[in-house]
Amino acid sequence: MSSTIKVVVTGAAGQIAYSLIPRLVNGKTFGDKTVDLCLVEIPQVVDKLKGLVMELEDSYFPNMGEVSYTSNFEEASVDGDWFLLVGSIPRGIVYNGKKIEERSDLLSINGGIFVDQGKAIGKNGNDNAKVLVVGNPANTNALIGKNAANNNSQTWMAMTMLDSNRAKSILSKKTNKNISEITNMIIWGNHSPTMYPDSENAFISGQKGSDLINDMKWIESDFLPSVQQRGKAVIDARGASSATSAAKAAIDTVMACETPTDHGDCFSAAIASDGAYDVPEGLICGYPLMTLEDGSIEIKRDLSLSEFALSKFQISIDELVSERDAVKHLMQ
Ligand code: NAX
Repeated sequence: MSSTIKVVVTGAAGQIAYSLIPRLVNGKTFGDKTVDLCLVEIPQVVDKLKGLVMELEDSYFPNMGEVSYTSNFEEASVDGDWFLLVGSIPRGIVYNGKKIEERSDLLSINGGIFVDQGKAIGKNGNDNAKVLVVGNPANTNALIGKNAANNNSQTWMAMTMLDSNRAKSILSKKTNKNISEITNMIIWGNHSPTMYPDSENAFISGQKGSDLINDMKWIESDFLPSVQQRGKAVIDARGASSATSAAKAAIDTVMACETPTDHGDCFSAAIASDGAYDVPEGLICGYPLMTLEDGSIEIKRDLSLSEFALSKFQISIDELVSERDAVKHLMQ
């Protein structure tokens, strides 16, 4: 029997959302469930969503339920099952008279947004709600939001699936294998240029990456920087940040959470550390994840990391710690 699910999307008038929202109601992402959408934007642009709603209506999606839009997140959050937090203030814009260029300013401004959104989700969202933070700095925004939500039955994640998909694409070209043959593609750490995409634990056509790719020079000077800097390369080439691939990655993450993970595989997202792999507890860190039969999400714990991998992972953990320290005032 089909049921209804409520999905709340922030940043709904942005470029990622334009590609993301139709896929939420296409009958694939949530199977045969009816999807109620609640689209959220800042007051200055919320009226634009009227046009998007008209387009959704004109697209004929049999699985689309009620669609609403608002600039009131508190109201939007009531009974939400999924929260896709895409909205955030990008680097480079003028905010309260100041050009936002420093990561610390970005952390502070967006952090403030995530305090309020987190509180509302913790109070009004459903108890088994899942939250995927896409807006950057995604891991630390999720950390702030989760802390403010203070509701341990909800699951907070930050998106690293786009990095994982990028890594799969590069490995597929390198090994001449179809991208569908690459599994266990893990992004450890932060969604930032310090992330560690793990080619050694990936499986390519059933063979372990560490056995198949015997080329440390390529991994260190080609593969890692290509994945880590791919976001910038897209911005340089198209004059705007990744949108359709980011939307696809958000959908991939939702689907990975909605379906039990195939035996032996895992998917990439950042989730609160419980100390696994010696990451300080509480940090929202990129991990290998599995969705179990009961719908819960677990960290895959049986992987070993080479000395090389550990040294790279540590750089990203250190960055997450320093980001957490920079937003301590938002985590009282
Ligand atoms: P856009 O600037 O096109 O859209 C962002 C939208 O968010 C804007 O319409 C803005 O009005 C809205 N917004 C801002 N604050 C809000 C709030 N408090 N409540 C609701 N809406 C709010 O950006 P877009 O290209 O869609 O990217 C969105 C975010 O995704 C950015 O932070 C971007 O850096 C991040 N990305 C994250 C990725 C990841 O893998 N985690 C990859 C792609 C992307 O770079």
